[in-house]
Amino acid sequence: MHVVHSPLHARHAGGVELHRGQLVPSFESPDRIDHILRALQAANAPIGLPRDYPIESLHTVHDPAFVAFLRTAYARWQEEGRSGSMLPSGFPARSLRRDRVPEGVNGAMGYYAFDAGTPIVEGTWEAAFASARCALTAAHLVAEGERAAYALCRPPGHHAAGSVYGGYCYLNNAALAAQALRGAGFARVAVLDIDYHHGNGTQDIFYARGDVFFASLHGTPETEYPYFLGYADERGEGAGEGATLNLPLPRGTAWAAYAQALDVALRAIDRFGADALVVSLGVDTFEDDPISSFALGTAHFVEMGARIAALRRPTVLAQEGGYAVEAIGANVAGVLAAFA
Ligand code: OKP
Ligand code: ZN
Repeated sequence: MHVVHSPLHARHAGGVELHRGQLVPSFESPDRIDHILRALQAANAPIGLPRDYPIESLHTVHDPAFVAFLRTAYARWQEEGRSGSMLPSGFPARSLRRDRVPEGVNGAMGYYAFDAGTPIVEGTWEAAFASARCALTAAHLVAEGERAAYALCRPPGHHAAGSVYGGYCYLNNAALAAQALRGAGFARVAVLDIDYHHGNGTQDIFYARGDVFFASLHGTPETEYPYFLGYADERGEGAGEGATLNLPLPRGTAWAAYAQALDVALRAIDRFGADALVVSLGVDTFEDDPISSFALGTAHFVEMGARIAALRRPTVLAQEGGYAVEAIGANVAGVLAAFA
């Protein structure tokens, strides 16, 4: 199976986040990719660079003004004499205005972000755009007839909505891939999000659409990030009524309960009649993940991949989370094994 990877991911480095009362290096680190690459090289997967795409290809799911903000944010920050990680300190929460973007970069940052844990550093834009190109390339490989393709995306994407970034995500790679598959002629596309965290951005982008089904298994937002989306009663709206399926699970969920929920999601995707599938592949459901609380072992990722592959749909897999770096390579390779 084709692997699409860009070394430009490493431009997004050195960011910090607030964690349990301390500013710490971001858990979403460049060495995650080194570990995944090593495991895929050992499995003899063909690894290629992404194709070139114009910035406008991002506007299929993202607001152009939002894309322009991401592209220029760090230069604006530097013009104000600052360095280090750009993190917002004020948000348009309830009681505040959301109908205008403040002129200054600090206000604009709070307007477009939904958390203070998603740093923009000097190379963030370059890495995020390259990550999006990996997803678009994988989608086009599948549209050209590959049974499956894996986009080694970093930074991840599923928390980013049309004009909002957060959760280590800037551009929504999985949504871009799903939309590219639609554009290539697949009439009905399903997104299966198996990252530990709810893919709020992907859900939001497709919420009112009946042509893209979104199914997600995740730690319940009652206690887990991103807290404010991903409940079972969110089922889509308008033409998208019934085309969103959330399966929130409690902390500590182990394979037996997880596998049952996975089968519910897979049956729903089958019933939807998907012509193609995008998998938001987070492996932070692993038992030793430092920021997540499910209890899956490395062998379970092999079984997970086998069940997803059994859907027999042309499939794009886009990397999302996974922060136990020592195990991330084996866990990702485990899911991909059934597609090889
Ligand atoms: C991104 B993905 C940790 C706070 C939580 C957000 C987690 C984003 C997960 N200090 N930060 O879905 O794996
Ligand atoms: Zn996650």
